[in-house]
Amino acid sequence: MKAILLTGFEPFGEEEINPSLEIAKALDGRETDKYKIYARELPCVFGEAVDQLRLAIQEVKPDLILCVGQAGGRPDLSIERIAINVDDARIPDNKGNQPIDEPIIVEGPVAYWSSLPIKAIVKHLRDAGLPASVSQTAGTYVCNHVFYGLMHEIRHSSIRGGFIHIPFLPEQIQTRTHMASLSLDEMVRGIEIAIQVSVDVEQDLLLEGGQTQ
Ligand code: PCA
Repeated sequence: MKAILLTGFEPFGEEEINPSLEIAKALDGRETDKYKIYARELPCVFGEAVDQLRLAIQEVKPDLILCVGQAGGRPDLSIERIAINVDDARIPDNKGNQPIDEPIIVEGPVAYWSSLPIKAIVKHLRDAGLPASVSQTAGTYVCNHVFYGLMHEIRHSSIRGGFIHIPFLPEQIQTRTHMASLSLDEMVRGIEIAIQVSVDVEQDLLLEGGQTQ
């Protein structure tokens, strides 16, 4: 039985809700014959979010870690390929920190790859009728910070880890209807599929997932 650590973030910016946290709550305790999900909430705060993640790793002792965050405006489930070693905050975090062009880990590598089977996840999500793509950047805010911190933390272990960005919920776009959204049910189903595929698929598929811009 594999232990899965699933994290979601508290709301940030002008939002009152964060779909990633709603998904984490919905999936907490979910169990199959292969795995059990342990969900945790992370603060949208540079530094503290990684500290909390580290504590959760010590507590849950997971085989696999999936961190999820909101990327308002993105139209699909974006499976992040890479975490980069920089904080560059467009808006302050929930404690007022706004690092600009600072390394996350001084002397750390420029980037870490996700160790989840990102192409297989995209394929299975699309096969299930959900919009999904590989994303080549998780941004430079708290999500990328946590993704980089996660991959740095588990770099010498057999734990697999990665990050998925998700769109807004329908209730978040009531006054900005030009923006994309997905229902909570669809996103919960998508994250469950991503976990299932990550547990089942050791070697990622060689499928096209690139972009020209
Ligand atoms: N999204 C932000 C941080 C927390 C969240 O859910 C981001 O994309 O960096």
